[in-house]
Amino acid sequence: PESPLRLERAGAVLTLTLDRPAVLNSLTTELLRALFLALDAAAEDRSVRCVVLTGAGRAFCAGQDLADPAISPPDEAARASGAAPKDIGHLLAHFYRPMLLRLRSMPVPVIAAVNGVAAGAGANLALACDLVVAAHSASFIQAFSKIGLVPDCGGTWLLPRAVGRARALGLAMLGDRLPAVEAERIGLIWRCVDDAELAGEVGTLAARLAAMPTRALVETRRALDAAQQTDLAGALDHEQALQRELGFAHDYQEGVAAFMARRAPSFSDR
Ligand code: T3D
Repeated sequence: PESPLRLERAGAVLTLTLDRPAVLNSLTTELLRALFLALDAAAEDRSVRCVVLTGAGRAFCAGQDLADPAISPPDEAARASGAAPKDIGHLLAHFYRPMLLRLRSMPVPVIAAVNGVAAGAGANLALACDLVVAAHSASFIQAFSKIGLVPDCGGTWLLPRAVGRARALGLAMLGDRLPAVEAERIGLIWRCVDDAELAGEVGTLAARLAAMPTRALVETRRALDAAQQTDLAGALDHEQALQRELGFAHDYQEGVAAFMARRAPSFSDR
C-alpha cells in the first residue's frame, strides 16, 4: 500500500506532504508514525537544513482521522458484547506525543505551508512548526470542543503563548473557523500569502533558511521557548551561555569574516 506521507528533496530542503487528500489528510496511526520516522531520519541526516510540512489537495490536515480503524470506538454490536471504548490517551501517548516532541526539537528550522483547512490536531501540528505560512484560502479550526475534547497536539501550551489567554480560550471554546488572514493579524502565524504564491514563497523561505546558520536558528527557538519559564535574569544567563558557545563555532567566525570581506557567508554548522 502507498505511504500516506510523501517525501521530496530539493537541495538541502526536505518537504513532507501529508498525502490522504480524500479525507483531508486526516491523521491515522500509520501517518503519525510515518511522520515521526521521517522527522527522525531528517534530524539524523546532516545534509537536510530545512523541513517543510504541507498537505496534498485542498486541505492541510483535518486532525485525527475519526474513522481510523486502529482507534475507532466500538460500534453498537461490539459495545453490547463488552468491547472497550477507544482509549484516546493511549493514542496521544504513543503517536502524538513522540511526533510532536520530535518536531519541536528538530535540529533544523521547520516551516508549515498551510495550503488549506487545518483543523483539530492538524491546526496544532501546523502551529507547532517554527514559521507558519498559510494560503489566503486556508483556515485554522480548534475543532476539539465540538466533539467533546480539549485541544491536544500541544494546543493548550501553544495557543495562550501565541495569542494570549483571551484569544486562546475564544478559539478553543468556540471552535470557529479562523481565516488565515485573521490568524496573521492576531499573530498566530507568520504570514498569509495569495494561494497562487504559497509554493513559491515557501520555496524561497526554505532555501533562505537552509543557507542560514542552522545551529543559531535552532538555539533561537529553544531559547525563546525556555525564556517562557524564567525571569529576565534567567533569560540573560541563558543568552550569555548560548552566545559563548556559538561564539566558538565555525558559523560565527564565518559570519563575521564574510561581513568584513563584504562577501556572502557560507554556513555549515548543524
Ligand atoms: O480519536 C480521537 O477523537 C482523538 C482526537 C484527536 C485530536 C483531534 O484531532 S480531534 C479533531 C478531529 N478533527 C475534527 O473534528 C475535524 C473534522 N472535520 C471537519 O470538521 C471538516 O471536515 C472540515 C471543517 C475540516 C472541512 O470541512 P469541509 O466541508 O471542507 O469537508 P468535509 O466534507 O467535511 O470533508 C471531506 C471529506 O473528508 C469527508 O469525507 P467524504 O464525505 O467525502 O467521504 C469527511 O468525512 C472527511 N474528513 C474530514 N475530516 C475528517 C474526515 N474523515 C475522518 N476524520 C476526519 N477528521
